Amino acid sequence: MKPMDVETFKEVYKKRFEDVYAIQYHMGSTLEQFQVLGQVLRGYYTDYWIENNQEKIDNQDKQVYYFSMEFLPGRQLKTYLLNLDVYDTVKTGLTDLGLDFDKIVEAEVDPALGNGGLGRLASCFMDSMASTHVYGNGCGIRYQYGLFKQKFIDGYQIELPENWLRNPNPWEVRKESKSVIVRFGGNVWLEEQKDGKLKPKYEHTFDVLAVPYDTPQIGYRNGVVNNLRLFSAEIPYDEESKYITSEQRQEVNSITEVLYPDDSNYEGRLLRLKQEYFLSSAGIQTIVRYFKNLKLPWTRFPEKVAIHINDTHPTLCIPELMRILLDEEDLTWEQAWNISKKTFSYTNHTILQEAMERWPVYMIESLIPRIAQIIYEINARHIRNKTELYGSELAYKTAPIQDDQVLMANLAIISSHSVNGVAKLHTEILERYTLSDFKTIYPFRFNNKTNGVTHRRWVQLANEPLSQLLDKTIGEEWRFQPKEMRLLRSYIDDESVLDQLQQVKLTNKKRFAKFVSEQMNIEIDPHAMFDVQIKRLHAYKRQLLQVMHIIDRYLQLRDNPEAKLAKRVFVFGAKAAPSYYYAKQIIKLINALADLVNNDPRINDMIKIVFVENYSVSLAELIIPAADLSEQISLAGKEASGTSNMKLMANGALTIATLDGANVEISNLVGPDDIFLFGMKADEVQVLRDSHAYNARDIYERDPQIQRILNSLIDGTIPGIKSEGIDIFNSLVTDNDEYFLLKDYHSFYQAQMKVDINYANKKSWTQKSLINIAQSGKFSADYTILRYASDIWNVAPETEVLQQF
Ligand code: RUG
Repeated sequence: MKPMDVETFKEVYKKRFEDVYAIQYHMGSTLEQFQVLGQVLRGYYTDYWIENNQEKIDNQDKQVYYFSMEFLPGRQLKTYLLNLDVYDTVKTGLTDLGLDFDKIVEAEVDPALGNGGLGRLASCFMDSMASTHVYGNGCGIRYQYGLFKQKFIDGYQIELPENWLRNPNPWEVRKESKSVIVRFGGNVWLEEQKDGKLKPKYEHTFDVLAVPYDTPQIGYRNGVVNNLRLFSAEIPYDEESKYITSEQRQEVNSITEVLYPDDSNYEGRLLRLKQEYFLSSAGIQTIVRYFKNLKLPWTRFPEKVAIHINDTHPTLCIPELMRILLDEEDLTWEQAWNISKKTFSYTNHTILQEAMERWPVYMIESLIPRIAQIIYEINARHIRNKTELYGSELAYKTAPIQDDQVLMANLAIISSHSVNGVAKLHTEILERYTLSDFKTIYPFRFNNKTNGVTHRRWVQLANEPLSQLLDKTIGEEWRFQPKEMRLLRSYIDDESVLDQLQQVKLTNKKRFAKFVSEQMNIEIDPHAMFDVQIKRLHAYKRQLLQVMHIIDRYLQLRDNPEAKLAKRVFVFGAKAAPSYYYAKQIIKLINALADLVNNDPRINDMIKIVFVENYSVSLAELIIPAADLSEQISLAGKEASGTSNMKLMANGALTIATLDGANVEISNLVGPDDIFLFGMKADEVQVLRDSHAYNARDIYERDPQIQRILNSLIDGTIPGIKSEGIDIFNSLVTDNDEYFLLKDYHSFYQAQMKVDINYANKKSWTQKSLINIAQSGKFSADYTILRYASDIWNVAPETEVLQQF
């Protein structure tokens, strides 16, 4: 890439500022300073972007299209600077100009176009595809409002709209000329053509324009620029007159207005289905247009295109491609099906039944009638073929249509050439239980791809002090090859490195403590253990188990302020889905407990609870480097993988965990002494559940420690909670504790006591932390992507690139 020197940067920046705002740069607001920096950078990278796009067409390289309803990119500025290798130049230049680099970075909006792990994984993958020379294109929705902004009012979660586009977004490029029409509703029937072929005819359809907005995805110091394409729904220009009523206009706009429409009512669910088809159709049409430009026969489509479905949400891509191949390109069913199957691959991210998407047939029929016909045909053919081979029971059990519903996972599995889980245990559970019938029919279709995270964002940028220490200690190769972090292991007895590692952690903890003091008015001691649980709020993730543990400690300290317990700051970050009432009750409980504990002089500041509002990628970047302990305490068998576990590990936090998701692999990598394991294993959970022998009330009645904790929910110990305490108590005792918190509690408590003892020995704690950092490189998303590339997409980069990894 062409070099950029500080002086030239300063000149270009000043000139651009004056051109845009007609004032001198130092008179501008931080937002203006950020906007101009965005424009300057854009001027710097667009050449590469254009070049890359041209090269892809000229070389006809195979393209990967990663469809996801969510992307959670976080702020982009620092990633661009790092990957373009101009981070220091720009930082120095701006500082020379008397501007505040950190403030400028913070002026960028953090787009919350995702909910949690799934969307963040998609964004890590975009970064890794570009960085490993995989030609990947993200396809998603440009929601006008991202995930709600969370506010706590009187401890309750309140959801406010998140208008992330309130300021111009310097990175995106509107590509109006590449828009396509997506057709909804109306009537469709098949009409015989002169040549005897049947072609669908449509009437009274509702047409929506899908306008792409492209954002560059820049590889790490390698000149690669990929594309993230987000579609926005607009009224077709030439159809303007058709949309006369404001209701119709609103109907179009609503399609890409919000991420996660309220699914507690029919309208909301219908809107979500519309979004899924909108993305699928717009994306597939774009891909088909690209392929047609290559002027190759259709049989070569899978050689040039791989389409990946991130969870079932974009599964309608499959019937949409079939529709185009059959109706517009005149292929036979067999030809279209063959092409389609070789092209699609699907990742499953959950085994929770309630998260497995099902759409009533009548909804699909009325919203996208032609797609419904194609799904019927896929269903009928599946049943016919598989009945012949495996008998009718298996054929019907794996069919995409059951009980008048379309089971999206079934549709995705039978129509793809690859199905993967996201951690070893998760894939095993899919194969052995959840999707075992499919495994019988398609024994070679399943594979595992354990998730990964990008160390560029989560270590290099989020944790500069650690990065510098790594450079100094083991050299800079880890920045390209995160596996090389393993070299740190040989410093396990190096007092100086251990001291410096402690200093790094302290610096990060002070930074977070300052934020907490300024933003939340809570004083926390950076020398206390920072115990962190950051993830969506869900019963299976068991934030409540940690709450029980905090109550337990609090009660012990109140009885005996001298109790031998470590001083801890419990950090939570979590949003609850707006209609998930129970999760919102837990939020209220945590906030009420925080009010009690943080203000009780009797416990001498031995416990502080910090529940950060509106948890986001940017907050994660602040919290993770400051964490001492990472809470990964879901009920075994429920968390598909987890990725905060990997980020926290990479930043030197020790993990307390059940053997769930990727925790199993973390545990294997670090060994039993450097992780705190507890609780039932997945198969034990299964046995207990199947036996129907679990009796939570019995545990409550016989176990004084648990009884005392649970009673505090209902006896007024925690002021401020009303019905929440009773409902949560009942969920555990009366409703038999679905996620086995009471069963796992003692084992959890003992593991927590072991944590306390270990934390008291600073040297050995830091040694464990060092091991965790050293082993974390294996969880780089770069390696995960290379595995997708070679095993699933068949696009492994050239050997010389591969050798770098
Ligand atoms: O809950 C899973 C996490 O375990 C996983 O790490 C992440 C990425 O694979 O995906 C999460 N997930 C699953 N988010 N949404 C779903 C269901 O749609």
